[in-house]
Amino acid sequence: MADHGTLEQRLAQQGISRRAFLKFCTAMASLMALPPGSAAAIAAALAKAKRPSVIWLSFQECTGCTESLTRSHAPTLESLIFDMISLDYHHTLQAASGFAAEKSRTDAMQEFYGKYLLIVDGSIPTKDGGIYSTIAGRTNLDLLQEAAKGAAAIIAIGTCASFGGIPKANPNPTGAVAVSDIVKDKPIINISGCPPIPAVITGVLAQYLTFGGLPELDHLGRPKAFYGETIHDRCYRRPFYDQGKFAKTFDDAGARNGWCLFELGCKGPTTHNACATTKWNGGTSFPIESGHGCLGCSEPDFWDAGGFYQALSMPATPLTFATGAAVAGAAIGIGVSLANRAKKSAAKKAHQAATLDDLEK
Ligand code: FSX
Repeated sequence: MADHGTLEQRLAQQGISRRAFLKFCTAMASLMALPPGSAAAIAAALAKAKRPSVIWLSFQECTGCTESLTRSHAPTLESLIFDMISLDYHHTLQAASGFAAEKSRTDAMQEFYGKYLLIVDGSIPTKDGGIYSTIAGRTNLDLLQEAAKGAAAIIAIGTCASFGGIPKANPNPTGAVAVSDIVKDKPIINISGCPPIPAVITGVLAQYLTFGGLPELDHLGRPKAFYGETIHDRCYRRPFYDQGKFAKTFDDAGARNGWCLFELGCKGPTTHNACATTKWNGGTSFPIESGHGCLGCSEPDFWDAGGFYQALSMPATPLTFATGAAVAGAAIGIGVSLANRAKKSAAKKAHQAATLDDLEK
């Protein structure tokens, strides 16, 4: 079983520089929208934090959640998070197999009873006694109920574990349900998304280790720091929405000019997640930036709601009927808004560099 020393000891063993660690803390503080001084507090708390035992169970899913985490192009963040926790059991990532693998799970559950963090990805089939997904001859339902008993808290990773996801989609042949439908007496954090954003997974773990206990959650059990706003709130195409400029097909002049994808079915206005700010592939892009509307994958029942290429029934053209003067004013406003965003981005980078230098003093 992996050692459970402090994070500081572990990082030193791994040869990870203090600067890389501080950069991680600064990024976490920024991602969680915490005040500038928080990076130092996070660094101090994380350095002293004991690496908790984590048992990760994968149930009815496509393994996209684990793929998302492991294929991230932000190795400093993700490798740090793997050094921050002691991953004692994970179906996909563990070296052990067969009886040895099951023994590491039961050993960790006994040794760290009441203290380990249980991470679950995938939904839980309940029909016909849960026989549609079994591991080592035991149903997912049975394994979840057993592991939940000794867990300090549970993190449901992905839309399947959070809300049932695609396995629960109509006609739901296996009777798939979410973790929160089974476990009622433990704190549960939902990190939805199909798959979820790697930086959000690492961010929530860092937040849990730093501050202990649960972060502030929304009415669906998701951390507000990452799910408090819609994709639409922070979308870089938002100025075109506000101006009433919409692409009508995926290859028209509007699409080529980066206009809003609302009329092509984008679900950004009703989807809560951090894709527009953290982005994917190491901050490279996100679906809307690649020219495709948001599918709404971090919301419950997104698959059954369907209509991926149908516009939402909500007001979409606030300025369509505006006067020429108003449109001109809006265009100036958009120009100012874009200029301000560029300034804010430059200021944020300068601020992060300054914070890092301050922390190293
Ligand atoms: Fe579900 Fe995750 Fe989608 Fe796949 O584990 S949230 S189907 S990306 O893999 O659970």
